[in-house]
Amino acid sequence: MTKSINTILPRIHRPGDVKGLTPEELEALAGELRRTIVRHVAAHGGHLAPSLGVIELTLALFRAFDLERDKLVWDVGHQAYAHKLLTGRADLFHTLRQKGGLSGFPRLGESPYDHFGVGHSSTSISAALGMAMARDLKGEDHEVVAVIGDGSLTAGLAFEGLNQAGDLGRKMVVVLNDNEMSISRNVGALSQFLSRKMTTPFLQRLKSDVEGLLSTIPKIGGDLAGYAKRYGDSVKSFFTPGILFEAFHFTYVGPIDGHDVARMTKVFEEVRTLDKPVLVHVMTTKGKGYEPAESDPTHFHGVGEFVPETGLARKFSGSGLPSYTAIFGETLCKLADKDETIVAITAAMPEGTGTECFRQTHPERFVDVGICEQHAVTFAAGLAVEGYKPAVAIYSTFLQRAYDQIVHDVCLQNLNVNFFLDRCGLVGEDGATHHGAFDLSYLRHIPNIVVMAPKDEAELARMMVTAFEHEGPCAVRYPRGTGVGAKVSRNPRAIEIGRGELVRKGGDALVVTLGSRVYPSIEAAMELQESGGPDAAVFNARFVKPLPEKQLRQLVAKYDRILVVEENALAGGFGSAVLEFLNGAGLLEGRKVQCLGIPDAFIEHGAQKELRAMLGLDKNGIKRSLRKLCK
Ligand SMILES: Cc1ncc(C[n+]2csc(CCOP(=O)(O)OP(=O)(O)O)c2C)c(N)n1
Repeated sequence: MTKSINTILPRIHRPGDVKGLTPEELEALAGELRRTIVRHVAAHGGHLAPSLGVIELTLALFRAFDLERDKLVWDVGHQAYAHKLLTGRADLFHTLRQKGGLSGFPRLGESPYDHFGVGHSSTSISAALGMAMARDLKGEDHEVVAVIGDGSLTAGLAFEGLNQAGDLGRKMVVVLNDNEMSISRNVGALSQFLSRKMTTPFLQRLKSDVEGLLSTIPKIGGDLAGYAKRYGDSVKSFFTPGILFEAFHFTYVGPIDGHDVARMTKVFEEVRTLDKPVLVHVMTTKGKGYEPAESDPTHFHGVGEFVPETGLARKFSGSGLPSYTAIFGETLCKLADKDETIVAITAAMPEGTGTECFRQTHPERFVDVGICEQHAVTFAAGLAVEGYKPAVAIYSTFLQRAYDQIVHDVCLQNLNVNFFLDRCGLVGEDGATHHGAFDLSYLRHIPNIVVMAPKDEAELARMMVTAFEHEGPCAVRYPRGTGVGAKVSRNPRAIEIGRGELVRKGGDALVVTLGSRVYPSIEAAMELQESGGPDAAVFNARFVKPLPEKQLRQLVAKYDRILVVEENALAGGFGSAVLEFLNGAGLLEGRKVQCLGIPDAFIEHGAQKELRAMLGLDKNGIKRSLRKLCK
């Protein structure tokens, strides 16, 4: 990575500024964008390989369309760093993903050129179609363009959009950014279909073979050959992925080189004149132009700080402890060694969920379903009906997609499906679209399910055993990052369902908490007492459902000040569960109960630590709340 000063990027203030550049300037601009993105991500972390792969595509879109009028919708939005740099945000780019700075994803309100907020995948076609219909209703005539990756195209939602778009026939362009990768290599029959190698020489040979064959037929052969020549493009599309999209009534163009700005610009200029749905299939290389990312696009999909010259991770400055994700993956493999009915399911995130090791150790019982969370859950229900114990490992935020499948297919039938929800609570720099703020709320009101949250690594392993031993659906939720270094037993024991533990004694107040907030609560109580403040007991409830009601009843009787602490939305979360119980049991009378949690707002991006401090959910915040409560 050579350091160089940008000369063209500072001249680009709005998308239209890209239009007047010469081919040489365009090439230089692509280089400047790459260097700027690599430098920033190396220093602060972020989504690197997806953004590097679409630099030329972004330039071509900006040249062919008029983004002062036309609407551009990026799918997921993790690839939109060049878009941000070219739409008047270069001066703020150094604040990307930091508290108070630019979001890591397109976002309504951040810029007039961000036409739809994203973070979760496969929404672009539906959103763009809605915009196209609104345009037509209003009598406007701008273009609407959706850019979707081949990974994101595997989701049902994308196909629901395609299906309706083809039927409505409204003018819109879908750009399929095909790099044959999701975060890992893309999976599924669609991916195999898209990646058939239909090279131009092959297609030309095929066409001339067909023409040659037809012309040998006496009398009508010449006419047929002419017909075949005229309809050569249709013949070609029959053998390329076009056939799939044409079945959805899209005009298919491609596949074309997604790093050739001139060719793509020409194609986009042509398709914008068509008055119907068009799909342009571009082939890109994930991580393009930065060797470490090109050779390991999975690692560089979303990455922490690294040395730009080498791509190597910066010297580790963290705790050195394994993450919850790693503990989960390791424990799952060990449990599956002994129990042949355990099946691991991931929705396109084997690395992120820690299930990659399961793929290695138990390949026949490992399934990556692609970005299809809804399918993952119902598929798991099918396995469970047949006596298997599926472990569905999905981030809290992405499992939101599968709410009805959890209710209708799993819990209503009381099936043995175990959900392992990673990234629960505040996740940090990915921000509002990615915080796992709602899972306790969206799970705990569903009949039959057991919902638990471990205070540390050892308890995570025990809860996993509990889940697999329990007949019926279970969910275990744990946070992003590392635990406290608690040693995981070689033979973790199950925990009695609905049983919590008193982890600190104290006479002045009671803190009721669970999961990631147990240790900060203990530390807060200790420091408060040491500084002469009130002496609080801390109860680790472990279970949100069923609540440890018997223990709570006995404990609460001894206190008139109670603080409930959770890292979930206050609305409908753990605090709500405790309040409902206390109210129902007639235990609220004469007691002051306060709930600490995530307020009724979407929480911005920023470091996990900063966000917890901002919401008063860290040790100091809990101390402050306790002091106030005990005044
Ligand atoms: C609903 C949902 N599930 C999972 C994710 C996590 N995720 C982010 S990007 C990505 C892969 C997307 O692949 P593709 O659309 O091909 O884009 P690429 O990264 O290859 O450019 C995944 C699984 C997500 N953002 N949304």
